[in-house]
Amino acid sequence: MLNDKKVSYSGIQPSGNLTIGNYLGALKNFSEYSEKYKTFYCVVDEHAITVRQVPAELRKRTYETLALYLACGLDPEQNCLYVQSHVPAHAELAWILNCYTMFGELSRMTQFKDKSAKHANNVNAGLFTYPVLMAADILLYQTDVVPVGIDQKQHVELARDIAVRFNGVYSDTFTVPEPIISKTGKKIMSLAEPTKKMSKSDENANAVVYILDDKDTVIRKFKRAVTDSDTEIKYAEGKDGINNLMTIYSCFTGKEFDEIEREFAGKGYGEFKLAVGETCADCLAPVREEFNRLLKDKAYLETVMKNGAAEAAYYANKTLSKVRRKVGFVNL
Ligand code: ATP
Ligand code: LTN
Repeated sequence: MLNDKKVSYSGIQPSGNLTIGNYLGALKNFSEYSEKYKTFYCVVDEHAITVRQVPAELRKRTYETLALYLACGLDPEQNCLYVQSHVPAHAELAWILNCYTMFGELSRMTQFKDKSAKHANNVNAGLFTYPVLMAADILLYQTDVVPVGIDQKQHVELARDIAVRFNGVYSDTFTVPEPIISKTGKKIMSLAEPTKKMSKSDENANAVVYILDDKDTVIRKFKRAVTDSDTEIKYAEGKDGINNLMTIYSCFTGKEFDEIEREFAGKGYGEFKLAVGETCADCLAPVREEFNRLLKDKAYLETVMKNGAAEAAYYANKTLSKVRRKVGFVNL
C-alpha cells in the first residue's frame, strides 16, 4: 500500500521489438490498474544486459519501450513510468536480497535454464541472479500485485518467498506481492511452432507478430501461421495452432471461444486466419501511429523518464532506508 492505494508494479525488458505476446500478456492490461492502484511501470534495462546487447540498440529500445507504454494508453500523470537504471536503489536492494536468496532456489528457475541453454557461451552470474533483481524491483515499492504473463509467475513467487523470509527475520518490511495473470493472454504462442511461447528474441521473424508491424505484414504472418490438417475452427486439445489463433482473436475482440466457434462455423482456416490478421492489425494501428509520433519527441520522452525516476526514487529510497537499518548498516 502507498498513500492508501494498493500498488501494481510491472516491467518490460528493452531487449527487442515488442510482440503481441508482450502486448496481450502484459502491456494491454497495465492501464486497467491505473485508477484503482498506485502504478509503477518500469523499463528494465538492467535486466536486459544479462544477455549481450549492442549498446546503441539498447539505448534506442529503452526510448522505444517507454514510448510504447505511452502509446498503449499509460498516462504519465497517473502512472509512474521510468527506467530501472535511473533509480540506483534497485541494484542496491538486489545485492542485499542476494544474501537472502538460496543458490538452490535460483537453480530451479525455468527462465534461467532456458536462457542459459540458449546463450551457452555467456552464462553469467547476472543471468543467474536475475530473479533477485526482479524481486528488488517489486519489493522496493511495497507492491501488492504484479501483472505479468504466466512465464513470470515463478519469479514473482520467488519474490514472495524472499519477502516472507526477510520479514520473518527482521519483522514486517515488505508487502508480500501476488502475480496477476490475465485469463486469456497469459501465454501467446509462436505462429510457427505453436507449442512454444511467442518471444521477442525468436530468430524466425515469421513466428512473431510485432506490435509495430504494418497491416500487410501482420496479415501475411497470420496467413502463414501453422495450424493442423483438420478443418474445424474449434478450441480443442491437440489443435495448438488454432487454439493460439482463437486466443489472440479473443484477446483483441473480447469474444469468448464458443462465440468465435459459432462465428466461424462452416468457414475454412483461410478465412479465419484473415479475420484474425485484420482484427489484430486494426487494433494495433492506433498504437503504432501514436508510437511513431512520440518517438520523434525525444525531449518529451526524457521529461517523462526524469519525472518518473524522481518519483520512483522517492518511494524506493524509503524502503531501502528501512532495509539498511534492519540489516545493521551504519547510517550517517
Ligand atoms: P525475451 O524473448 O527477451 O525473453 P519476452 O518476449 O519474454 O522477452 P519480456 O520482456 O521478458 O519479453 O516480458 C515482458 C512481459 O510480457 C512479461 O510480463 C511477460 O510475462 C509477458 N510476455 C512475454 N511473452 C509473452 C507471451 N508470449 N504471452 C504472454 N505474455 C508474454
Ligand atoms: N523478468 C521480467 C521483466 C521484469 C519484471 C520486473 C516484471 C523485470 N522486473 C518486475 C514484473 C515485475 C521478464 O522477463 N518479463
